[in-house]
Amino acid sequence: MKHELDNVANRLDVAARDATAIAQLDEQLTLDEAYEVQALALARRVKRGERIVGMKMGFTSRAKMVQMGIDEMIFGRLTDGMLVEEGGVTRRARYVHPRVEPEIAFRLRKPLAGRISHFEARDAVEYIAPAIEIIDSRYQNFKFSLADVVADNSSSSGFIIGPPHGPDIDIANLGMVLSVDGAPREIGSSAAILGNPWRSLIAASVFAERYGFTLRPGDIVMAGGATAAVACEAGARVKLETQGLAEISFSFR
Ligand code: 0L1
Ligand code: MG
Repeated sequence: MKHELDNVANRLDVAARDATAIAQLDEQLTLDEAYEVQALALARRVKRGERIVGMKMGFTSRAKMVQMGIDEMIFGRLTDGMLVEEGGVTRRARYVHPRVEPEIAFRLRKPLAGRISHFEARDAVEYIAPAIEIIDSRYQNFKFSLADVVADNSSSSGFIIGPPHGPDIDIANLGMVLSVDGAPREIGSSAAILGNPWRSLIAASVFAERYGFTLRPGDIVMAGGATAAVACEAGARVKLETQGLAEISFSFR
């Protein structure tokens, strides 16, 4: 079995590295096996020199669940190789079929794992920032089952983090407008993320313990897309405006 999981991890890792789509998996993975594949593929990135810098939560909003037909929360891991500079540029050719999502990110100042209270979550956060996630499924046509997407690192492929705001700002219900080339494409609220993005951080901490790791000081946790994701082509300029937080942007070359 280990050999089979390693084989799937290798296929997904090569697909991500070469930005080439693969067919949906023939293997019927359990969810735990899918997270094992995710960890094996991540280990390959680390072996190539990438550093794990945090975690992204997925399907924390109805809009995302409806868009992809999945109704369970999942997570993926972030590496330094996925970071795109705010205001910067990333090559479209790095991705198979990228989509962007408006998000809220937390940076930790204390380790986190297991069940925690709202107070403990707040106490563990150094800052909050507006963020954009670039998701990119390695599966043809962006089609997958729950286990398939988990094995594919929950479509993690890029993230943009805006300027920091103190952890005391109220993020429960902030208006968010995601624009591409100056035209608003998705309009929503941070409240779409589990009713309050802090709940996503608490869920991330529970996932971390369940899957055998600890979130570390300095790690980034992305709370999940507040709206459906928007597909982007080369040349697209993406902007996120979040009520009360700094505006952020980047472009696909
Ligand atoms: O923020 C999110 O909900 C991302 C979900 C990742 C899975 C996907 O839609 O490809
Ligand atoms: Mg996301």
